[in-house]
Amino acid sequence: MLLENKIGLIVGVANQRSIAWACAEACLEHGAKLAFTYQNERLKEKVEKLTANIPESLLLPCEVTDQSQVDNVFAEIEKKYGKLDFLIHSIAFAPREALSEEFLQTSREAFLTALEISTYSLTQLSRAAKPLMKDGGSIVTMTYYGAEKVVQNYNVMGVAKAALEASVRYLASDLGKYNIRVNAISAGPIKTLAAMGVGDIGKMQQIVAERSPLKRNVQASEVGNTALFLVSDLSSAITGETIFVDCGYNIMGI
Ligand code: 1JT
Repeated sequence: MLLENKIGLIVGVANQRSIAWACAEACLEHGAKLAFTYQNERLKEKVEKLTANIPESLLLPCEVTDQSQVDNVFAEIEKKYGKLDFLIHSIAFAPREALSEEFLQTSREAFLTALEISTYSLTQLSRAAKPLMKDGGSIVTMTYYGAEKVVQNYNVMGVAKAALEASVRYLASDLGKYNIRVNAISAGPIKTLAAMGVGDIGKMQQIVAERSPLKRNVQASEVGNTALFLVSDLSSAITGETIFVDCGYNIMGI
């Protein structure tokens, strides 16, 4: 029971295939109490059904472009639990056309949207979480290899994830004195709702299965288990890091 008496907030569940859901399952198995958010009314029902039978859970709307919704999430967590021990941030967005054209063609609007939703939201949520992380805390976000190296079509998301990984370091530096740790997981390609909407995720998985040291793809549950480690006290001296959970794909040259 790695998370006994710990309260967590999971942001980014859209459905059962979401990486955020795999993280939630791993945390629940280790005794955490969890609050969940949904982005909007369209996604509410799915998340409601998934979380309905979780004892002492909380479900709240959270569209990160609306600060009042973010403030409400933390006010409700304070009211119900009185504290927060960890936050798992698993949201990203970029307009579809920005992930199919050349990066060169990225519009100002697409750029700003991608960075607002995918990058700034981590800082926004971390700042709101800080007063509730009274006994210290752990914040985990999701990134991808396209932040470090060019991955065709990942485009503005690669730029957003590079800024996210840098944000993790700056947040870790600011929040370390409060014993709040901040880390990122760089996951291999997983067939989630977001990933299915763009590019050829099947082809990417085929490449990982052929070239990665482990000769297979990553399962969402393996990302969930790493998130569990990072929000637990087992990782008490790890902060500001990006940990690859990618079957070793990133270490390979030619
Ligand atoms: C977003 C999407 C963020 C897909 C994402 C993502 N992070 C990883 N993926 C999967 C992926 C997608 C593409 C890709 C490589 C990985 C879609 C919605 C916006 C946020 O390109 C080769 C396109």
